[in-house]
Amino acid sequence: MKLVLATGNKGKLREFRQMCQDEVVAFSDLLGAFDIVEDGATFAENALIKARTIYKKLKETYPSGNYFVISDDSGISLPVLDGAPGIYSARYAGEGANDKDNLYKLINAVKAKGLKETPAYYTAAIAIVSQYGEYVVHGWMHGKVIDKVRGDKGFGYDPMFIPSGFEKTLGELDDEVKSKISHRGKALALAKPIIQMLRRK
Ligand code: ITT
Repeated sequence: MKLVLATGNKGKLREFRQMCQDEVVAFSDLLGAFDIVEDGATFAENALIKARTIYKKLKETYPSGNYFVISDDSGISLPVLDGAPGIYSARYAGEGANDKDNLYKLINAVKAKGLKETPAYYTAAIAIVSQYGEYVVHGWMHGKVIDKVRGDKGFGYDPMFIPSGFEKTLGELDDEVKSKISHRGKALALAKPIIQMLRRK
């Protein structure tokens, strides 16, 4: 079966491409084409909402197609902010906010607490929807955020996030380094046996 990756986020798409050269055979920015309401209470619920919606649309359009759909719902959480922005990471600065708006809103929230740095972690839930069932796996990356932007690599909150064991932000580290330690990379490692099993169907 063919794997369709459903995301409208270019940063995620780049990382998935780099991490699954062999497994992913179809990339899609279908999510951008639909007004999907991500109203789940968890990363897992939102990942399932996205993958189910695209799977259903594909089935309606190509009923005899042989494919399954994978999606990613992710975000950053700060204990000092009671877990915010969490599942609201993509719209922390409001509906329609871009990555930069969200990044500076979080920097200002850290500064408002009188902090120069504070612990933080990323979560990724990867959902797989197929005719053989639904699966969800998670991955986490722990570290800290600082009160400024350093580097222009990665996406989203990466320029303010320093992973545990590193001194550089993800804005200063290459994608290859990030993928080995990231929430998305860890979730994908758990998803790979499922992906490979479905690819053989
Ligand atoms: P989809 O089309 O895949 O839904 P999205 O950007 O709307 O894309 P989410 O709802 O999962 O996706 O929101 C994820 C947000 O969390 C993303 O916009 C970033 O702000 C942040 N984020 C997630 N993973 C990240 C990473 O690896 N590096 C930096 N920021 C990340």
